[in-house]
Amino acid sequence: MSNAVAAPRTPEVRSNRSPTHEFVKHLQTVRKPIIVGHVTPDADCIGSNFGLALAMRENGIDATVGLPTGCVANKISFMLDLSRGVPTTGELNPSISFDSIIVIDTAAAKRINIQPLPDLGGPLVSFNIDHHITNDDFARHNWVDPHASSSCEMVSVLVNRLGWKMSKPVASLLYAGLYGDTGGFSLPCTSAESLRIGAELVSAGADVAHIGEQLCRSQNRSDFELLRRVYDHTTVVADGRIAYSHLSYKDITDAGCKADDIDDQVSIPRALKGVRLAMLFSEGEPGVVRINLRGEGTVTVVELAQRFGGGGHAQSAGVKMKNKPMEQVISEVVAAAEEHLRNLGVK
Ligand SMILES: [Mn+2]
Repeated sequence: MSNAVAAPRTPEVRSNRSPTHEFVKHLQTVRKPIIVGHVTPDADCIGSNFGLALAMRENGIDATVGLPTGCVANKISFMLDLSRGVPTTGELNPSISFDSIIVIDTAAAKRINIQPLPDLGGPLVSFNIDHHITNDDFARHNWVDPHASSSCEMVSVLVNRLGWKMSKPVASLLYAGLYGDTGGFSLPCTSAESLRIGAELVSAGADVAHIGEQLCRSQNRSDFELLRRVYDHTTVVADGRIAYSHLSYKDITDAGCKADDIDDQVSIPRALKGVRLAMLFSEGEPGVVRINLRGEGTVTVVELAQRFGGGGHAQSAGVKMKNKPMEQVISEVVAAAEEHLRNLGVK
């Protein structure tokens, strides 16, 4: 989300606050796209996918969102109601002929949330719109802006660039994702541009109160039970600089939750005063440990995630580790995190 780490490519390519003329020109030829995001979609993923799809449909383009059924967390399922009228498909069925695939908010092609995974080198014209610093430009046409707070911020720029009117439901979808990825306009990734775009979306009719209530004040019982466990299991090490918690498969199912409900619960250990690096270890499916990492202040975590095969943003990253017991993953990653803070000179 923030940009404290140097991007691994040239500044010209990596400071694309607005899509290139070339990118827009190719996008304008699209008539029947499928729009897809990443596995375990968050508010930014759902908002950007459905926001662009709805804006396209309002402008005569037959857009479909690729989204497996049942994968949207309870907390953000209200966003699906905002996007009524956008058709969805659970799999990339070859009998439906799309002319293009637009991948949004997805750091790597292997993280695309549709089966079978599309062949981005095949006949479908592919587009990649994303703000993850580790995005490797996997599509034919790429617009990657790691300085954008969110993919919803980028889609807002795109809708304006295409000269389309921002409708009320599109504004609400994009605002929800912008709100989500900026942590309610409070994380370091929040720029003046994010706030300006937020204001534009509100002017266009984004429903601030409804979205705020849904995202912040509508916890259902099972999510609440899950948080109780996150609080309970929080451990603090490295003189209070590192805090982490864990959720076993049993914790998650006993609370009445599923893997897709693990979203931003890492904000609990992160909220402790003095914590510079927070982690949540969760076993949403047996044998797979997912780690959410967050950095505070100047602490970046993406290098730490990459060391274990993950990626993401400079200060918000993730990893999945298979076939290792939770205790072993925790001890390895916590040791690496302590070393990481020492290397960064964080006292
Ligand atoms: Mn995002």
